[in-house]
Amino acid sequence: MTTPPDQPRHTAVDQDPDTPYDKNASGGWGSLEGVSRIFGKSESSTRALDILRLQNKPGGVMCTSCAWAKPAKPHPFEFCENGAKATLWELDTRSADPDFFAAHTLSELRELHDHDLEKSGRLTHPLRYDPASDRYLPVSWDEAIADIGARLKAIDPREAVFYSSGHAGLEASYLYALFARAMGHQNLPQSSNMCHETTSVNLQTFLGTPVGTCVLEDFDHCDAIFFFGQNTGSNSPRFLHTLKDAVERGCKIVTFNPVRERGLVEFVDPQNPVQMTVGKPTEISDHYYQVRPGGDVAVLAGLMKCVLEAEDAAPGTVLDHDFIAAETTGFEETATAVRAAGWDEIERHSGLTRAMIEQAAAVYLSADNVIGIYGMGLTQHVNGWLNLGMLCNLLLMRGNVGRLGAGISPVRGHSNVQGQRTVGIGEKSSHMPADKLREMFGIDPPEEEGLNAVHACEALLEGKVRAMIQLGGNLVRALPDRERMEAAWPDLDLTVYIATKPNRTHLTPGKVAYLLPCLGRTDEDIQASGQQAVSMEDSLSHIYGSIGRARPHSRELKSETAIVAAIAKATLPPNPRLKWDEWVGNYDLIRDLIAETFPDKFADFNDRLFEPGGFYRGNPARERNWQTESGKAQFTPPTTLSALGEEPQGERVMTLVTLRSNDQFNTTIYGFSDRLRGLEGSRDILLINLDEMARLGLSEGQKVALRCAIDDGRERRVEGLTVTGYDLPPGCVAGYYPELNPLIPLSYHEKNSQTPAYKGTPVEIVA
Ligand SMILES: Nc1nc2c(c(=O)[nH]1)N[C@H]1C(S)=C(S)[C@@H](COP(=O)(O)OP(=O)(O)OC[C@H]3O[C@@H](n4cnc5c(=O)[nH]c(N)nc54)[C@H](O)[C@@H]3O)O[C@H]1N2
Ligand SMILES: Nc1nc2c(c(=O)[nH]1)N[C@H]1C(S)=C(S)[C@@H](COP(=O)(O)OP(=O)(O)OC[C@H]3O[C@@H](n4cnc5c(=O)[nH]c(N)nc54)[C@H](O)[C@@H]3O)O[C@H]1N2
Ligand SMILES: [Mo]
Repeated sequence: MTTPPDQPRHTAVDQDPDTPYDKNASGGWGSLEGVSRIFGKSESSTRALDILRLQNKPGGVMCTSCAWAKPAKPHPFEFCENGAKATLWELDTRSADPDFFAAHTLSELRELHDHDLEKSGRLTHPLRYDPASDRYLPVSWDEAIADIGARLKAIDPREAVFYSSGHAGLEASYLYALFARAMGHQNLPQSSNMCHETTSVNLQTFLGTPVGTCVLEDFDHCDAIFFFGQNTGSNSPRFLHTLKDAVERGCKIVTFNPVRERGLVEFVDPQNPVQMTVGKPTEISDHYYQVRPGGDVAVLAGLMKCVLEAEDAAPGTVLDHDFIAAETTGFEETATAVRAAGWDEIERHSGLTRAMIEQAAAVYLSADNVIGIYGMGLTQHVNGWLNLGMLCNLLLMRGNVGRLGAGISPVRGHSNVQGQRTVGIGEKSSHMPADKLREMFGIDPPEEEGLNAVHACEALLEGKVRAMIQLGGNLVRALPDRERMEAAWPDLDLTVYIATKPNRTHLTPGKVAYLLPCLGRTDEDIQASGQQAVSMEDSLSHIYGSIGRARPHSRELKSETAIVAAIAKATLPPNPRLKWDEWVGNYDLIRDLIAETFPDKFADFNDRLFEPGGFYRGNPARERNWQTESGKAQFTPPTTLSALGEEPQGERVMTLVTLRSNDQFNTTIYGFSDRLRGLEGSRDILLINLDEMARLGLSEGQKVALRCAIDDGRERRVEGLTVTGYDLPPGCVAGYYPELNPLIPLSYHEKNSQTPAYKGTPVEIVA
């Protein structure tokens, strides 16, 4: 491994991220204040600052928050408000130690708000659930690992599920994926099953790649960016710098989102002294359209109609005919379907006027190079596949894929969610080549496809899952249909939760249950060969080494790599080629295995680990090498104009959108301030526009319940929501994830990938 420059070692710092913020612009004083308030209360703020100063730079720690790129020439501070919150949340000095668990039964802990539960601090000791006292009690690592191994050995491998949240580094993830297959299953659900699985499955069909085609350099050369359903200001704030630079170069940004998200409206660069003093924000979006949830298919159909009309008016000058002929399939059929779509229907589904869509189309047509960006607003819908198909269509019409300054760019979630898939986490044999595993380790990997998240839940409800390991995450809280899931979890014979901090999932133990504390990414990881680095892949397919330098919170903490390897060793029959102990002693050896298993992506992995800006693992679609069934990029004819499922009808049926606030990382709730949306103090709110409020006879501040309007014989309800007037399109309501997850049926998901329809569930308001 190329050694990064020597950097200081740090101790943990005090922090308290539940801070109210008041400034409105994305970035700027509001975000600096957010960070400085965290420091403000901290005695050890200089040490925290040391860690943050190196964040996302070679030799430092790669942010544990989002998956945005880390530029080769970093800013003085290459972290954002929310990245700092994530780091400081991990560097917590409070302890959820054996005394804490001795003082509280799990029934008592269930009374705590998620925020308070996680705020109890870092886990410090391995714990085993004691049903008699309803408490987690300390257990030795040796005893825990031996018992877990014995229990996994005793079951049919197909009854085990190994979940991972997209957090753990490539090293632990590779070993986990190998362990599952050596054991005899591919039940490897991941957080992306609730997130960008729509992307992984459908972009593969359309473009022959499971990931986006853009790299950072494309943002220096694009003329327009079409932005769908991604909340940059909260969820990938460092990306705002890239957008600001593009805008200042003259690039046009056109945004479609039901919510006017602050960061996409304007941005003050907290690292620009002039802008900070003068306080004049950069306007990010040239046009911002508040599309109805699920209305993007219609928007894209409208945009495509405009492109076709422009071509009709000036034949041979608008479409990229050579590209379409040589590189794609399905154009004629798609064009026919789009021409047949009526403007009335387009306006009805999108909630936008024809004039607005024509205005947006004019930007598309005047741009030589266009990038399409998207997030959960496109993926978490029943017809998410068509959202992506239509966005690909729009780009392909003018050859906007596979050339500099153009392409499709899904913004991924967890910091290593994309990388975990690249090194084999996934339910299909295509995720980890079986012949390689046979050759390298003499194991016989299963051919049978494993379970993704929704399928694992269905199997669990049918009594077909007996053991569940969770490498990070908070699955019970993140899944749809929470009440059914929470009721089903205790039927498991074995649950093993590997985590940094306690969360609600840990309060649903199986019959035998372990809670194992691990090092976080900011923590120093020392093994037999010395200090270790781990690695991760960003949204733009670049891979970085990361070195934790904080003193671990407890001597009992083990790395995720070490925990996975220890369980594997205790479970599997002896095999001299599975050198778990040696691998844990030196992660370079694991990276060599990754390079051997996936040579096209990871050649010379160790040598490239600390390349500034990360190293690119390549993407054939970027080179117009389409690894699809037809060998070409595929146009997708629209079969409907909405991304929503077959909606139940009714005057009172509304589309529910579940949102993240600026003060949470998924199920981790840092506090109760959604600063960028001007919402403060409570998360139990129901956002609705004022006309709809009047139409439904509701009033501001009224308490209501929401019930799911899908009739499958089950009642799904959330009580106690405060009606709050908000600028949203008609026909929809919004509220926070994860509080509203009991409303979403497990069966209500994207068609091809089973990604839950968290952005488009029909509900009724019960006054
Ligand atoms: N600070 C912070 N950072 C995070 C996370 C976090 O929770 N906190 N989570 C991480 C993870 S795992 C992920 S996946 C990403 C998520 O990041 P995003 O992809 O931004 O996901 P969301 O915040 O769920 O919402 C996306 C946006 O979609 C809009 N939207 C909803 N429905 C529609 C629709 O039908 N059409 C359109 N066009 N827009 C719609 C919403 O208004 C919202 O602005 O962020 C990652 N980064
Ligand atoms: N309604 C609704 N539901 C959603 C979504 C939505 O938009 N709406 N979004 C979905 C999406 S995009 C996602 S990705 C999922 C998220 O689902 P998950 O990834 O399962 O959930 P997280 O909240 O990210 O997990 C947080 C927990 O991870 C643990 N943790 C943190 N750091 C580490 C670490 O370094 N190592 C280990 N081992 N553990 C660690 C901590 O214990 C923390 O409590 O939720 C999904 N659910
Ligand atoms: Mo995600």
